[in-house]
Amino acid sequence: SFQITAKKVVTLVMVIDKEQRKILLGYKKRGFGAHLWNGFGGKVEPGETVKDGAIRELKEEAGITVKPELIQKAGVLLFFFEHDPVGLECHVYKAYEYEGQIQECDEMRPQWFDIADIPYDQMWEDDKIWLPTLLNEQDPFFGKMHFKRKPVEGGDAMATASTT
Ligand code: 6OG
Repeated sequence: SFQITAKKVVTLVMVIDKEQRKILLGYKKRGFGAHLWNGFGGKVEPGETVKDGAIRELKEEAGITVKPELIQKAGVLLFFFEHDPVGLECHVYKAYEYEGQIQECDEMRPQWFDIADIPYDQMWEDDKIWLPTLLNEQDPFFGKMHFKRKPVEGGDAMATASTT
């Protein structure tokens, strides 16, 4: 039941305050992954680079800007969902510096969390697998996550992930 025929390229940016040992997460108010905390990102648009897409989505969802040379590639994750032929190719970035004021938008509510206190139980199942690697500044990671089912908006947003 995992037959993949197409993929969508998406981005995910984790903003980290090294000194305060904090991470900026956004509470997704609606749409895909609603009611979960996540980094900021979305679909890469035709004609833009993946990195430009990541910077644009961070600006749209959190109100802040990161210079292209200060946003670093951390890893790539492939997400597959049972009974969904469209897989997601998710490019994960990290940034330690930003410009502007953090701002809530209609889709996301940003909030700082202590790195020791990341709300993994209110995040996508895969995050606890790769986020520690990103935070420990280890080598770039690659993951392939298979989800048993898709979350339902407004309902039970959790799914089970397994790596291969
Ligand atoms: P929009 O559809 O809102 O972009 N995303 C995921 N993030 C994590 N950590 N785990 C997943 O497991 C995810 N699936 C999608 C990528 C979707 C946003 O949600 C992220 C994008 O930032 C399934 O445009």
